[in-house]
Amino acid sequence: MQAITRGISDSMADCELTHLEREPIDVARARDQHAAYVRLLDELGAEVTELAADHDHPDCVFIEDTAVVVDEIAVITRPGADARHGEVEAVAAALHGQRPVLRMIGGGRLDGGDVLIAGDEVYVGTGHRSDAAGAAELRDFLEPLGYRVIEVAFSGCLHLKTAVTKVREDLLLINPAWASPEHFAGFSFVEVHREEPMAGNALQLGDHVVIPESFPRTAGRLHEQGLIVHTVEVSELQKAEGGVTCCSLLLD
Ligand code: CIR
Repeated sequence: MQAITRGISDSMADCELTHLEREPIDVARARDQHAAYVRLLDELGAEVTELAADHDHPDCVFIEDTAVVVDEIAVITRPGADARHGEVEAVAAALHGQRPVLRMIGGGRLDGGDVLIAGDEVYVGTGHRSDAAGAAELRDFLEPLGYRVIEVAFSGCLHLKTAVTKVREDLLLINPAWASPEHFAGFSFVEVHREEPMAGNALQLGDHVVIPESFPRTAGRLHEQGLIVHTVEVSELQKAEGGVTCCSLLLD
């Protein structure tokens, strides 16, 4: 497993915000938290490549939004927020040599945070950062490779993967108030604890699952499912509306 991460911008405090009020972000603390996250990926067996921060792009640490990577190809996205378009070039350069790199140039918009891949099924949450044209472009790239791209409606949060993530091949962690389980036929579900609505974003690496330490009750539910649960402190990243999946691109 390889992981690509990106450093934290000096300008992170000017990040995009949709559902949260702006709060002061301690950038030095954010860097410490991010370093601990990277260390954990390393301890869990990922070979981590860290790209330099881009100080003109406050949200550059949230590298997940800039690309969708499957075994066969990497798709460089056209992020839903205009201010984030300049983040993609460094990521495209890093992916060259790892995968054939394809680009969304059809005018659609897509954030990787809206793309949930489970086997051959690729769920794309549209209506916020990603649109139907973006989902269609991704479909054009992926369906010839045998994937099925399924558009999913969700509400109440920034990205589809704020609401639902895969924690085992057959198991989704979900906030059903934001994304309906009905969209995901054939899966079992663990629901976030009702006092932890933002806990639906967990990062799976094999049998291991990483979740912010601010969601202990949901972490307990994952543990009850037999998963090996690791917690990380990401309070400063959460103030920028980020979570644990968004800080890495994973390449199997
Ligand atoms: C944004 O609004 O684009 C950033 N402040 C947060 C992006 C988080 N990305 C993700 O969860 N995939």
